[in-house]
Amino acid sequence: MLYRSLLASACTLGVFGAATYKFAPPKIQAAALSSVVRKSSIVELTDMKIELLPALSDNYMYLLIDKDTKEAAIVDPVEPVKVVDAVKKHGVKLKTVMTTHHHWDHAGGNERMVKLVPGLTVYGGDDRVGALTNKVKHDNTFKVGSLNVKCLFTPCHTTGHICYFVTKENSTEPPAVFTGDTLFVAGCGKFFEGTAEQMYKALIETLGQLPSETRVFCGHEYTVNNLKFARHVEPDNEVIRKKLAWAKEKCLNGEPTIPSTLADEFSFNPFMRVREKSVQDHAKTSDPIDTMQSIRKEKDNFRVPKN
Ligand SMILES: N[C@@H](CCC(=O)N[C@@H](CS)C(=O)NCC(=O)O)C(=O)O
Ligand SMILES: [Zn+2]
Repeated sequence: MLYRSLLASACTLGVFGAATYKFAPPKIQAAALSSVVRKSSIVELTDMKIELLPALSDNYMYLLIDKDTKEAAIVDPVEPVKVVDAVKKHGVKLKTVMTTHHHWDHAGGNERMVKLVPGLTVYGGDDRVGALTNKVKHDNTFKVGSLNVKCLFTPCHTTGHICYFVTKENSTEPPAVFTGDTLFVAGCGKFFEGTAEQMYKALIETLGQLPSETRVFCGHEYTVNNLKFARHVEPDNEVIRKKLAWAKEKCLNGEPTIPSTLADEFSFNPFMRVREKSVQDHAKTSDPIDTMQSIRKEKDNFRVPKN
């Protein structure tokens, strides 16, 4: 599974080409592709700082820092040693783990994380999440220093998936949302444990109601492949073509295409655009939930073109 996904990783192969690593053992491929090619980056705001930490072949862990108190939280720490290094580098106090869902590439580092940093509070919405201390439900809130975190229940990819919406009181800056494998830049998670109706609710009614300037931090770097599918669904959408050219360039430089904003997603993400006539016409239906079902099925079988 890991080997397969390494070879399929959209962003990384652009740099060296599949041939360079195709014959290396999977572990060497993993090291080469995850640590050499993909750069970490920091989104620095007045109230909060978010370091994007690439993990595995195309996952992201996010270190969320409250600048007021220097308290920090980590989202989906699948590679805990990298997290400890980042925490030391920033000189912050890691107190919290925010788990989006139980899959190993997101929650698989939790047990080791709590051994490396004793006393962590581990949030998640599913009993299958390792080292869970606080099971959360929709609209539950907690603090990371002076930052407010609201849990948004978005079942479909898994039945216990949670997104985390982060705000700061009286701030003029846009909020952040950590969307795991529910919403990707230009895509969404596979419906492993849920229905099109649930994904519609998650994307349009739950995430879609947040402020449009909210920054979106998702679980994987899938943007290039997602936009190629988006272009297939809406060949006349110029926003998609421009975003794809931009994303390819970022990937060639080993840079993340994250964050986007919810307003952006409504302009190029076919799964956020299921109410648009162009997307419905492609799916040959005028019902948004049928459209969601149809394009998800199509993407599950989509052969991503080279360009
Ligand atoms: N298509 C993925 C394959 C891996 C996969 O199935 N990923 C899960 C999340 S761990 C998913 O929901 N992918 C959404 C999609 O392929 O559209 C890739 O680009 O590497
Ligand atoms: Zn995943």
